[in-house]
Amino acid sequence: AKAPVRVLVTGAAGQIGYALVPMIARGIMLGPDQPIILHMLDIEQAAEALKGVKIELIDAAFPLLKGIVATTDAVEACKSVNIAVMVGGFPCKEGMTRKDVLPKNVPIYRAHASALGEHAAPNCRVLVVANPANTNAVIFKEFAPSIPEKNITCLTRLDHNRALSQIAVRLNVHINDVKNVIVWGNHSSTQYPDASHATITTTSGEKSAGELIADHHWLQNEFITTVQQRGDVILKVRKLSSALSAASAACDHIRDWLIGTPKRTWVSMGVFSDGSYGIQPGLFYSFPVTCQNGNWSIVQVFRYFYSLTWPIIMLSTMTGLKIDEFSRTKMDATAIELMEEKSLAYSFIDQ
Ligand code: NAX
Repeated sequence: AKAPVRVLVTGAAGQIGYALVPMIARGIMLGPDQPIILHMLDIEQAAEALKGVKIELIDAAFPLLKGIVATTDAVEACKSVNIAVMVGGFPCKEGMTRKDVLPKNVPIYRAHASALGEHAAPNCRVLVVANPANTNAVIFKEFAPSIPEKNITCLTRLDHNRALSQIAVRLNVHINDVKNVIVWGNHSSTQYPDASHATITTTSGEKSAGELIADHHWLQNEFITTVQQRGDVILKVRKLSSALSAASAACDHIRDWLIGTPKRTWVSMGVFSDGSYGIQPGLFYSFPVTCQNGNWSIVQVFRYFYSLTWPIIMLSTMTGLKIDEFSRTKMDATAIELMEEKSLAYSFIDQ
């Protein structure tokens, strides 16, 4: 039998936590044969609710669940964890913007980063879910110098999944037949959901979304705004923000990262920019990535070309996907927002 993996969920007594921990304990995140020890952290005010979650986990009698640590002590929560899903944070209350939440989250992410940096298992993988997710990841990286940046990511998979679904609904095809959308940039309303490389499996082979959706106006307008504003729609009808879809996306994110993305398929993840696609290095920016052996890499494609001299030789080079003018503008706009958030975060760090 496999050794248990320790998975930490912060903010475990919250909405997403309540949807996420049973998914993890059921094997949805790491597979049906991977035993789990769940670590759950929340704050003192939520201690009773956290206790309730623990009792329910016990009552659910999950065969894979080998242990539960439920605590309000960050150091105890972080001890020897292999995976950390950071859902805890200061909630964005009515009338507050993402920018108002930032000063509240700087000390929280600072404390959690130090605790994980010192106490997590070697090679611990971190997924930041709490908003502003990309910028919380910047803060996290700053205060966990022992955790390599390749092990720190933030969640844009929910946006990615929403984009896949919008195309599937539009074409009346199954979600499994749609792949390779991209969510670029920030997990905010400036994100750029991009269908220009998306493909659909049909009975007559693989087709591009642009080929099947004749209405390009839809692809460049409603498709984008629907995905960008989906969170607000849920908030309006549910009176609560998305939780089950966020929890499911967090499982998808970790599973693909550790187990690998399917062949010829990429997913969107917020990762540390190395300057790919002209995005400022050091931002946590959502890119198309493929994962193998527990590591993500930003999608690069081989381009072949022939030299014009004789003898004709085929040469190849690694470059990014083709980016047109429309995409470039949108990718840069969301990068600018991330740069602003980052400098705002640093201004609170320096205080
Ligand atoms: P809730 O307010 O229901 O839960 C948050 C939990 O975090 C609470 O139980 C709270 O007590 C706990 N918490 C607060 N400070 C903490 C601390 N210092 N240490 C440990 N726990 C702490 O929010 P929920 O709906 O679960 O959402 C959680 C976060 O996910 C929010 O920041 C939200 O904005 C963000 N989201 C991110 C998404 C993404 O795709 N990246 C989508 C869904 C969601 O909106």
